[in-house]
Amino acid sequence: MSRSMAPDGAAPRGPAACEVIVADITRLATDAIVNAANASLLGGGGVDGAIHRAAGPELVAHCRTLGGCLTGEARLTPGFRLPARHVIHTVGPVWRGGGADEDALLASCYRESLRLADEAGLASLAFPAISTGIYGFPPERAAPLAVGAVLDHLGRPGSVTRVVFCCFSQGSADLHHDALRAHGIPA
Ligand code: AR6
Repeated sequence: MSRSMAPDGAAPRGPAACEVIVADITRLATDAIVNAANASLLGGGGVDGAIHRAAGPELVAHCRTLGGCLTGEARLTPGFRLPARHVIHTVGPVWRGGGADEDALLASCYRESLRLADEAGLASLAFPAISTGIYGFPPERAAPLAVGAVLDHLGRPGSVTRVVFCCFSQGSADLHHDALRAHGIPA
């Protein structure tokens, strides 16, 4: 789904800026892709491993200079050999049963990633379903939080005008579609 906007990018953003796809995020040529990283920022399994493999060794060399990242925060790097020009690395919460501030920390990952993208003047951004793999966050709980945080952010002015929820399974995509529909957005 796409949306129309003023050519100068100054149009207020809105829900129509969101889309849901099933894809390998490393193949996307959005201005930035978001990485579901760990606190070291030095790579790992899942989408993190795939992004580091596709970006090449320059990415981990660059990440070594950053000194890590706290849960709920985000860091911007170049995309190196990726089709995306940038990577925004964010550290999602490990699921501990729901009583360890996991919801707020997950929402913060989306918010902080969007904030960095706006700060860098980027227009398009793709998210994986942060924390819902190795970190064990229930996907049916994560999708509405992700969609809510993104829609909330898009309600304010900024450079990002296109957000892609890049799901790795149809089940995950269905959850994001449902969450968008719950906000009255046909998806
Ligand atoms: N493209 C899009 N989504 C993907 C891809 C891909 N290529 N590969 C996996 N996913 P996970 P987490 C989906 O485990 O739960 C790493 O070791 C996956 O199906 O990658 O935040 C880090 O270093 C799931 O829906 O991230 C951390 O230690 C989603 O991406 C830890 O895993 C997130 O799954 C972070 O765990």
